[in-house]
Amino acid sequence: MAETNFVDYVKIYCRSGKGGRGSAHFRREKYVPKGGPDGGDGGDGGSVILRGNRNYWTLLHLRYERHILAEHGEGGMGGKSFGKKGESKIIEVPCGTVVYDADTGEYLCDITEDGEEVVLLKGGRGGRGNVHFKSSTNQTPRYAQPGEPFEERWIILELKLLADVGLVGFPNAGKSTLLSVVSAAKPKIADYPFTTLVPNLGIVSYRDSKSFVMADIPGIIEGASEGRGLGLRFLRHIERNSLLLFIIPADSDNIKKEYNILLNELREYNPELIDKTHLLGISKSDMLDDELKAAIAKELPDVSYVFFSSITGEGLPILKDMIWRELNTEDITPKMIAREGMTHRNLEISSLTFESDEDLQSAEEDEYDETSP
Ligand SMILES: Nc1nc2c(ncn2[C@@H]2O[C@H](COP(=O)(O)OP(=O)(O)OP(=O)(O)O)[C@@H](O)[C@H]2O)c(=O)[nH]1
Ligand SMILES: [Mg+2]
Repeated sequence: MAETNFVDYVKIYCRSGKGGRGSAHFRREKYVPKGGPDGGDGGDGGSVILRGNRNYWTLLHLRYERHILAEHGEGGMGGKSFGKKGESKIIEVPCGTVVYDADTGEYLCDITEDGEEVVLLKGGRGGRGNVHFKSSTNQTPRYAQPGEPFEERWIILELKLLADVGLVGFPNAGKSTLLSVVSAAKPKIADYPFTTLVPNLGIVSYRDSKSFVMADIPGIIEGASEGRGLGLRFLRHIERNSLLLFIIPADSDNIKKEYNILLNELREYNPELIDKTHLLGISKSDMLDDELKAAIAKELPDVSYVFFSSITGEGLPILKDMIWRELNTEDITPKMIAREGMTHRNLEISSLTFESDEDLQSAEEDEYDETSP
């Protein structure tokens, strides 16, 4: 996946279709005097529906499709002819998409499963034709119902990757290298900080054709919560992971301190991240001998840890075992976390100041002005 193609945030305008009006027609035919009312119903307007699709990994396909309009229902006609229904619009989104109201930031819904559908805006019902209003006291109803109006809304779609394990660490810690050796993912790796600019996902195969999904996100530095480095913008991609794997390199001056800095930054972003299960992987352990390992082990924070090296492969089977065991303990299963274990906060609209989004936003508003009546 090219880096610029990773789109995890879009704002779009949606509108359902209004219902067609019912007809107030009367039957007029030779030799049939006073044919009576025969106006048919208007068709229902189309709805706007969100559908989870596991073939999508990002929101890229929606980036330039900023207006999603379902069709209006057509009006009813004489001869009890019913109006055609307006076609619904289905917005395909990757699993893990969260939907907010763009004006208020209010959380609306989330889509986590392939094929899952949520009706975002319901189409207006078609009005009933006068054929329905004939009664013993009124043989010639000259009215019919109008169709129901459409609904409209600006929404924000935000992707939160659905991975089982999230990698957390400073830049250059060896996160991407780990993902590249345990999965088929080919993230960019280099010996400078912030090599990874967007999240990468990889499927890690485990024994007996079992597997789990690992997410490598850009490195975090002290002060990220105040916007340093790439900030915390990508942390939302580990909000859903049931398990966080902290990666701290063996040559770190103080592993415990580094772990605490990372914890602090996570806490600033969302205190719930602290309650997740944490594991510690000490990367680049090929640089250590047993004596050094023993010395380091005495100074570690109070979490399960493993020394590993992506270069020699040392510790990787143990690391996978640890992850698998944690993922399969009674109280956390990935599904549960994705669905029930996650509380969605509303978005703070005023704090959304992503550069590219602002550009897009103004572009999209211009565009909208032209098309709006
Ligand atoms: N000796 C040794 N070097 C490693 C190991 N794993 C990664 N490295 C090196 O560490 C450097 C950083 O690796 P990356 O995987 O890009 O680090 P990262 O954590 O993804 O960094 P960012 O994307 O910048 O956050 C590279 O030069 C790797 O070759 C390891 O197990 N042993
Ligand atoms: Mg990286």
